[in-house]
Amino acid sequence: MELRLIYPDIPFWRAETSRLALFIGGIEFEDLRPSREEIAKMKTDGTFPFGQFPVLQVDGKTIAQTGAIARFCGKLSGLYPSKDEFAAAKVDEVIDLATDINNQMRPALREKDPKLRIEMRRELSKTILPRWLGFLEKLLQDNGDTGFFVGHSISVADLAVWRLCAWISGGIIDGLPVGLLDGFPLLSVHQSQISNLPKVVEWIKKH
Ligand SMILES: N[C@@H](CCC(=O)N[C@@H](CS)C(=O)NCC(=O)O)C(=O)O
Repeated sequence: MELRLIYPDIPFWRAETSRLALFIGGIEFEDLRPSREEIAKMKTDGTFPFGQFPVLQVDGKTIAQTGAIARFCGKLSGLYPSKDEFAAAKVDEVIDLATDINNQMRPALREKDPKLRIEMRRELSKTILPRWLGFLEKLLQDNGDTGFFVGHSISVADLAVWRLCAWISGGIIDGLPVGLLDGFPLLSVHQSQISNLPKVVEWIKKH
């Protein structure tokens, strides 16, 4: 099976979840990271069926949507429950939650007016994100002291949240402080545990 994952050269969760899943699973794939100009061209040549990325090409056929790609790559890599339908749905739940959190952030990230943007980001960091991060914390709590979001082993759900939270709390986004995860002990431990997995360390070194 020939796999080509297409996304710009940034470690954003939408692509990084699937890139990393395939890497951890030892599945060969082309990690295509087009430039801005190449992306613009792809937007007109039909590469992106919904005008958005990431997309995954499988033997020349295309899968779009972050969640669909993550599930597919998770299945190939052994990082998605194959025999437990409930566990599979719980993984889906976390990936959909990551999407919701991403969408909650969008208006404040895209606001052009500087004054309003600062205000919106303050609201994001003081009220909106703590509420949504609390949902993630609760999911970890509900899964006992496993250190994972679902079951007793790593899944694409863990990778998605790990990358999303690294972005949110990494001090990369103006107006969002680095200590954003401080009030969420399980989430904080989860972040460092995933960061320290040998395959994750290896992947980060490579990129
Ligand atoms: N529903 C899509 C959304 C993907 C999305 O918003 N991708 C952004 C990049 S992170 C994008 O394509 N932006 C360019 C654009 O919308 O023109 C998914 O789940 O993958």
